[in-house]
Amino acid sequence: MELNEVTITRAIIDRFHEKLRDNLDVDVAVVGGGPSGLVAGYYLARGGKKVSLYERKLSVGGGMWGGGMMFNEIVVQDSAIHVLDEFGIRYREYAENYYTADSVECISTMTSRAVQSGVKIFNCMTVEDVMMRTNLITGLVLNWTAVDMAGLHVDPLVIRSKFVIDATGHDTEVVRVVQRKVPGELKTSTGKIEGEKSMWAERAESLTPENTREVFPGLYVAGMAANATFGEPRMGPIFGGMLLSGEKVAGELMERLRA
Ligand code: 48F
Repeated sequence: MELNEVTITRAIIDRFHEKLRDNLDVDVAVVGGGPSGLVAGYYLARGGKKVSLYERKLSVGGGMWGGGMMFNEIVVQDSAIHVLDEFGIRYREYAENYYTADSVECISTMTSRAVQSGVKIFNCMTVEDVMMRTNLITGLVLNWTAVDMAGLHVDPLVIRSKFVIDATGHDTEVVRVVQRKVPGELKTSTGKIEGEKSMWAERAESLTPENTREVFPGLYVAGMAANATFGEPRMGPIFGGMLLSGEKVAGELMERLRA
């Protein structure tokens, strides 16, 4: 049978709209497809929760593809090796408590496992705002990244979620919007974003999971966004904290969603 271009077009439009329509009301909306967001999404979806993930760029992966300074290897320490095992990602011991993995294998495997577990990834979409009710974040305001890049005056669309995870990395974009536009204070010591500090790998890695928590009712922070929100240092291309952060936020939200 001769291939019909209009059928190809219709298939894409129908299938994409089906995916979009089925995810207008979700349990958890993850903002950012870096390692922390992908790991969080994977564990939640594997636990049976409805999860959508929004990524501004064409490809997910955030800061992981490039390893350190484009040397595409990453380092993971003992405490997070079980997450690599869970995903089936290969690694090699380099020294005691230092393991290396291929960053391309890491991110491609995490992405594949997350999607196959049920996470719906929407790439090329930018989260520009949140939906709010009194003292509560209830969803996300979305637009195409291309609209943003072109500076077009086009109104966004909205999805509702029981919880939002800000996994936007160094920029803490969702928390920043909440600080600017939502009445009330963040659950930090000053009520504001504390701001990321300079490099200190040991401190940053040990505090990333601790900083992974609810920062405003309905809004959690994970990954580098957690450290930036709570005023802790960066850690460079060691990724155990990112993996543990994704695992932790998923565990906490599984509990909250059970309640
Ligand atoms: O930066 P990113 O990889 O975040 P992460 O999971 O991991 C941090 C590490 O990569 C590294 C580090 C660890 O050693 O410090 O930096 O905390 O991924 C964040 C993703 O969020 C997307 C962005 O394009 C990136 O892929 N993103 C950021 N803002 C938005 C967004 C937004 N407003 N809407 C949609 N996606």
